[in-house]
Amino acid sequence: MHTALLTEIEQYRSTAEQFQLQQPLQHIEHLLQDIESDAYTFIVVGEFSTGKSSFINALIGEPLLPVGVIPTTATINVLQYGEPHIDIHYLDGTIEQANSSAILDQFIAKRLDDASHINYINVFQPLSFLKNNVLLIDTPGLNDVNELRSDITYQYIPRAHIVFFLLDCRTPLRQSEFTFLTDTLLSQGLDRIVFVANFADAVDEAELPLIVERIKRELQAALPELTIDIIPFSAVEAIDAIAEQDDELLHISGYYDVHKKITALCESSSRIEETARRYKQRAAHIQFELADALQQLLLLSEQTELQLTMQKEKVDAWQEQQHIFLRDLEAYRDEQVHDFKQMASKSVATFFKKMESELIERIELYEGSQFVHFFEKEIPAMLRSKMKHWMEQYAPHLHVLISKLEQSLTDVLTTTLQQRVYIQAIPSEELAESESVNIRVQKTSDPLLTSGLMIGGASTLFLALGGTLLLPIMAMVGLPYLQKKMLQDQLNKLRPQVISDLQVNLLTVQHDFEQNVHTFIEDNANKVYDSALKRYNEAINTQQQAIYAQQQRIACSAQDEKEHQQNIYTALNSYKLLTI
Ligand SMILES: Nc1nc2c(ncn2[C@@H]2O[C@H](COP(=O)(O)OP(=O)(O)OP(=O)(O)O)[C@@H](O)[C@H]2O)c(=O)[nH]1
Ligand SMILES: [Mg+2]
Repeated sequence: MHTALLTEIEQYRSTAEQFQLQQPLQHIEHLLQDIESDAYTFIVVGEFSTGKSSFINALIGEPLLPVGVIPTTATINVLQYGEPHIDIHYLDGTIEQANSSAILDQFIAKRLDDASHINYINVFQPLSFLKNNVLLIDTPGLNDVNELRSDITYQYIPRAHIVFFLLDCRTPLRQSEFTFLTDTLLSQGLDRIVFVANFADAVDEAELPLIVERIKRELQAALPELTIDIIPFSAVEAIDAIAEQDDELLHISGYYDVHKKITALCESSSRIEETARRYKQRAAHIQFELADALQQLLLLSEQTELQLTMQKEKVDAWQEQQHIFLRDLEAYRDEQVHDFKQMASKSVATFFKKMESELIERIELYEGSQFVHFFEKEIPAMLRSKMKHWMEQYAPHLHVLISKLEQSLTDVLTTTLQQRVYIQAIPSEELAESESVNIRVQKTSDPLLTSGLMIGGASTLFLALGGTLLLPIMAMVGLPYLQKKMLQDQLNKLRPQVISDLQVNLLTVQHDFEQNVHTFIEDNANKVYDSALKRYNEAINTQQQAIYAQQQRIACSAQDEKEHQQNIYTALNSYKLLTI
């Protein structure tokens, strides 16, 4: 099977090896591995907290994969047929085996350090639909996918045959979701997409059909070439129904619809057709990629020694002077951080105002005889839970802001670098545009990193709740006028005093809370700044090396150089790549 295709791919491999083209080479290796293993791969994607892991848990029938309201999944989790156990595949090639799913909690987003060493995690379960080499892949949340990507997720997406796209039916479709659909899935030929409108339990039952219809219409309008296949679903209901053996609820949850869809997809004729089509598409993509890489090499090989030297000098000079520009960039980051802090402070202030009036109301209405107990136990518990709620609501929002900051930093770096080097590199009017320095900082970042940063940060915020934050309030219990047993009219007299002391102390709590939020914003902004700079410097280095390699070739001998150029032409011609 696939003999002709395999021969073609082998040819690509030898070209990629000859010119040391790492990216195509990796894609070729993956394609060969996939043809060899003949797996049928379903990948579950979607923005964070849309219920991807819960969806898979529902299919497993138990809460095996970690889930959470804040970004959780930080690894690729490959569900595969087999006796229950887990294999952790590390990047260094080692494999660790575990028998308990508890180990998965070690690799969630808030423990980024652990997760970052992992290539993928293989979760084995004896589920009937996984028989015959079907894989079901859970992925980290794609937050703002247009701009943010996880290297690992993006490596896996092209390898999939079918995509389950999880949507939160409570919220309108986001631009980033559309962009992901067009730029990442459809552009790679991945058009077998099943949309799952999750959180069906969280909307009004009567409205659900209308909501699903609206989502369908929006998707259809934006993607007219796609047949929109959408299933309303509630992962939480499905999991509950299975635990309680409630078949009616299981029906309502949409579980059977999903199951039917998966079974139909696995049915052999559709599978054979689909895999063959995907392999051909991927081979075509590799051919395109090779052509692109070879054209770039050709471009470089056609430059004169003088042009190369000039470019190199300009890039070097730019690198030396970048501190001047970086001062502006730092100022930009600080400005953004300042704005974020102001926004957060406003939200904190409104939140505390509301909390204060609720507290006062509760104190005013209190009529029991255990006032001190009420003050010692109930009030801090209420404050803690409200603050926790605020953090849960606000952390994802901050997450998006910080991610956007990272993207704009990368954009500024790329544009400025290209413009400045380009302008400096033009010795005369004649120098064509193609000969300008072309350095692109990949418009990617790592949701693993960003979600990990944010969650690491968010957990420090949560820690503050357990720490000293509420001390000023709790200390009020020790005030001399508050006694263990207080009669009602004693209490009535004291109330104004208690309320005014509470207001003062609440201000201190608000101030500390705000400080924690500010530190959190600053830390994360600094981290994304560092990461953007790092990637930018890597891009410059790559370009410097490419120029250097080309200079070496020229320096060695003109004969070598001619031969190199001839080889590129031959390669391009032999695969008819020039016509692409
Ligand atoms: N009410 C309701 N809650 C759900 C449903 N599906 C998931 N949740 C909850 O939503 C939160 C996010 O679910 P996850 O399964 O972790 O979402 P995810 O897409 O895997 O998130 P990341 O891994 O962070 O990208 C969890 O608290 C789930 O319990 C659903 O259908 N209904
Ligand atoms: Mg998840």
